Amino acid sequence: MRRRLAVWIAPNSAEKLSARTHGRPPNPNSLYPVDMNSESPQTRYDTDALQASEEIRHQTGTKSFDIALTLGSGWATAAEMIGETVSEIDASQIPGFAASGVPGHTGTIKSITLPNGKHALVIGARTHFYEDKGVRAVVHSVRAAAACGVKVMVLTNGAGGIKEAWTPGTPVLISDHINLTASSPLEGATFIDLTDLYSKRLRDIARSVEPTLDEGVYVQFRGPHYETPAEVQMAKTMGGHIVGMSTALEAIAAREAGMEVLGLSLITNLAAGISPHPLSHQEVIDSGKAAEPVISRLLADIVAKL
Ligand code: 8IG
Repeated sequence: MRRRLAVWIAPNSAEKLSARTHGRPPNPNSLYPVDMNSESPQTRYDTDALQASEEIRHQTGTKSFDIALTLGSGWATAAEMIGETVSEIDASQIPGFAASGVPGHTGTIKSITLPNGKHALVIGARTHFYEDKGVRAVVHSVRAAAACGVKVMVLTNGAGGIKEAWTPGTPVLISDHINLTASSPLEGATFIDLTDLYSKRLRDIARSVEPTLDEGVYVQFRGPHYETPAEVQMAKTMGGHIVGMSTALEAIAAREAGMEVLGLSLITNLAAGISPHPLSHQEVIDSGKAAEPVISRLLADIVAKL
């Protein structure tokens, strides 16, 4: 297996893998001595990601990708405007990917060439934490993207808004997150710095495209139920502005893999208790649809500058 991987993996992934576990003697001064010859959890999930990336590259006919986008609720068609679709594959044909269980998610993976010649991997299949497939499954697509050579990971989602000024259909940048899942995609003693997790550089690029883009702190709840009004007030008190059920765990895995992260939420509804009306999945779908032309143009213009 290892020998085969060496042939396929992009140089940056190979370096990361080797820096993490292979080819180095154990550090005798480490507080956490690791046996470099044993299969660490990281080695196992990197291997899964590499297998997926081999298959993605083979099936899409694209040798390497520069940027990846995960499309959340409301963002499905936005990707169509970013460039020319080279190929489209069924995500369920890729090891570790599952068909999407959520209406509004496409279940496909696309290879798109941008006008500037860069290659984008567009992931229309997301495993949510609430599906109970384990956190490895949740971040598998992000790790597979990293193994495809991706340096910039764009994570999009549909979410509830805590700021009243954000009417349904408003896109906002994610500036930071609060992870309320009580979980982490990192395994073992993997201490990763999350300062500037949602890259200031990339947010500035996004704002250079659309100066009115607001930003906020994303709070990831487990779901799949929406919050109670009291939970939304808790999130607000904690410093949160956006409530959702994805993205934070994926962003952590992206950072671990060495990628820069841009997070974009489409506010499809006001969070529970902020609006006097109860929430409905239909409202989410409808406002996503209504916002489509605007956020498609926005996403395409941002991606062109990344
Ligand atoms: I779309 O109001 C969407 N996803 N947790 N709360 C949470 N997730 C969401 C919401 C929301 N809207």
